[in-house]
Amino acid sequence: MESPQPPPRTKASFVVVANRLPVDRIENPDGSVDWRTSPGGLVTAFEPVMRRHQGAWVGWPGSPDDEIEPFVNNGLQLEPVHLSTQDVERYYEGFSNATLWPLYHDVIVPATYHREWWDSYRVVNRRFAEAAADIAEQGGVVWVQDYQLQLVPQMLRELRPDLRIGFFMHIPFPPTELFQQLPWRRQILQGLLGADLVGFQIPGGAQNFVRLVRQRFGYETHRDRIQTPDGRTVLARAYPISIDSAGMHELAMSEATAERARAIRADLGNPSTIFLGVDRLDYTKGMPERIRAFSELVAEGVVDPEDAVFLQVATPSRERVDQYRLLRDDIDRLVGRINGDIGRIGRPPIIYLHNSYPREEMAAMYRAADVMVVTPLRDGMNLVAKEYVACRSGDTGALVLSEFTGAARELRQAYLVNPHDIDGLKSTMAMAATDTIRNKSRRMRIMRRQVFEHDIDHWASQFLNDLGTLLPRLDSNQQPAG
Ligand code: GDG
Repeated sequence: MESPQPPPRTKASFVVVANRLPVDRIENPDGSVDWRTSPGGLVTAFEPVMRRHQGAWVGWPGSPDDEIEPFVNNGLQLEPVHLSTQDVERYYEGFSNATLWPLYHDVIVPATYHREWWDSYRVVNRRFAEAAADIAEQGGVVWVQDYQLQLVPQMLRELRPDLRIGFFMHIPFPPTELFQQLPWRRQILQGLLGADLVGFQIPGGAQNFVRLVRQRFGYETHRDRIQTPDGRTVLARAYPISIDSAGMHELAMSEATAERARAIRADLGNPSTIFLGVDRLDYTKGMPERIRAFSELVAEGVVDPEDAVFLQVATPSRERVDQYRLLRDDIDRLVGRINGDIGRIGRPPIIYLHNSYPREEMAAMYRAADVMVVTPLRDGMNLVAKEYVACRSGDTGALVLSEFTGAARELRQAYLVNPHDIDGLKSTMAMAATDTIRNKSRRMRIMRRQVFEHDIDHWASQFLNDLGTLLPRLDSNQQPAG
């Protein structure tokens, strides 16, 4: 007898392709497995679109060597892509996070090039492209996310020329001089050119991409449009990503959060100024620079350690990649040394937490903080800066923000700094702490308006509108087969 065939899966008219599925695997004590939606910005952004259309999400479930069948969680259709332990080492930790990540972030640490990592990147990108090709309905829309999947647009177009394909780069797209280092620069550019619309966080990223395509391939370009030899137009534009501003604000304003913020302040000894840093533990985030600046302010008597504290949350990240292990050791040493030098019993000036926290706790910290210190050496956008602004109300709070974040283009009223300039960082942090209420509240009001008017829905709908309307319809654009 023939074994029964699984029922054909419903095809999706809107498909998101991202390295990770938006769920975390939970193992129950009885050994059964549940999935919990991970509270990321992307799920918030795509959920309404996915529910309106027949939506599906293609991504890695997060643990190697698991073979998981497609499933529905919380109404979302999830299409797991399998990664072996070796794929995780080579495609994810290797090519994505030790080649592309440093190269795209100004080579703050050297980028490592290994041919077997590249081979794995290609193989895994093809697997994602095939999964998307499999589930997308005829003429559907596929939106590919981020630097781990830059080859997917082209691979998908070869498999499914009927689809409308968008790509969004969450991290900076580097200047041509840096990008040229990449041994596989042509392949990556060709990969991205498979999309109809390539989105970047800031206009500079889009310009870098268009310039590279012109230089490398000699394709005709006009502002944000690229003509490919197969007669297509590819658009490259900026779509600054944002947060669920109203949701964040509502959470921060709740009585429970207010109470928790008061408790945090009390636990810190009721100082008059709480400085706060919240980052994934990553060398791009400029943590040592800001900790050093704060400690010098204390050592020089500008900031009184009896009355000010620096709370730094560093969420564990990419712990199997060498550079991240080194950074963790450096920061442990730095914080230990400074607290040893200038702390006293019960009053370490720096509270350093290497942990991750629920959203509610983050909102309470944002609400408690008088000065939020965001000092990346390079950052595509930086959502923490926007979250802090969304959590404020009234006249208090100040945002110190690195010029080298995408967010600095929109949050012009922040206390902007060059994080490499420790003296400038010190004076700006001191100014943010002591500025008049009038100045602080004026700055915060303008930034709040910006964050509320440009939230994550705005981001997703701008991109999808452009993908749907700006480009000529596929059917009128396609060459007849033959
Ligand atoms: C990349 C780009 C771009 C952090 N710790 C905890 C926690 N978080 C949340 C923050 C924020 C998010 O993680 C971090 O986002 P960022 O934008 O700051 O930075 P990356 O992780 O580097 O993100 C970046 C972003 O993609 C989006 O395009 O802005 O430039 O590098 O939302 O709140 N959340 C919870 N607990 C934690 O301990 N719940």
